[in-house]
Amino acid sequence: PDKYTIILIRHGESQWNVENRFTGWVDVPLAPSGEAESHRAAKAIEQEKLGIDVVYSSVLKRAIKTGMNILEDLDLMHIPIIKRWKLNERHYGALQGLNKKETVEKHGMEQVNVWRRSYDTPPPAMEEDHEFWPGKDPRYKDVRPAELPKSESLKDVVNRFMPLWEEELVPEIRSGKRLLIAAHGNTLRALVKHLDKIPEDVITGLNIPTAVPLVYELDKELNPIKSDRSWSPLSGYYLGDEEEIRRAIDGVSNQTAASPSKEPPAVPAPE
Ligand code: DG2
Repeated sequence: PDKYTIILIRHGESQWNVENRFTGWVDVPLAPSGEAESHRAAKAIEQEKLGIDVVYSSVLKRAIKTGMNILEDLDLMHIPIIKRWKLNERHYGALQGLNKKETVEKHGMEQVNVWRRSYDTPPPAMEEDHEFWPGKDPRYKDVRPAELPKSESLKDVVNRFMPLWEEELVPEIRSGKRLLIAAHGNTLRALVKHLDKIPEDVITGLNIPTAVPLVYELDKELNPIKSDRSWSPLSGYYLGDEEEIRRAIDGVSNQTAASPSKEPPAVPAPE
């Protein structure tokens, strides 16, 4: 073929997305809202008549389940879901488990934004006695200890993910397989940075919403073809209502912003 189509999707809202906690490698399930989002995503993919031959996901259940729900809804459960730890979310180090707004109250907005979105400053590292240290988790038993992160910047994610992309995903795409890549906010930022050659100082401002299919068409050289359906800086196009998706994108960047709506009501509710 002289054109390839791939679908990228961040998992639906996880329990910790709802609770606004840094998640990283912690294996948190989808929230009910995230389950619902994944079914909406499946409907959108079906309406576009986009085929899927293989799913790639991380080894984290929020991404795997998103892929499974989509395959089930499309009646494609026979299709393999290939799980790779290199598609995991960026490791959030010692921040994993902490509430994002409380972390802002403690360390300030500027510092937290550096940890969340700077290209190459990783969050504070996790100690090996931390309850979420991946070295204790059997699913990572074949990963070389030196490769197991204690914290990662987006640059670290690029460095661990791009070899998998080149060595495994690119050959699959070139062989004509239509991929669905079910992953995470920051692994997908790494991927679109690569595809669209987004500079380091621009990727810091880019956020990916949960469970909105992002369709990329690639030419023979696997360069993205700018879609005339794209209203975002990306060449690929989101399936869904533009205003709704814009709000979801703003919601991701505002996870650390002050929220007046969370203030206690001025008048106490009657018993
Ligand atoms: C979020 C991303 O990852 O958080 O690790 O908390 O995509 O798995 O929900 P995901 C996390 P931010 O970098 O947007 O704060």
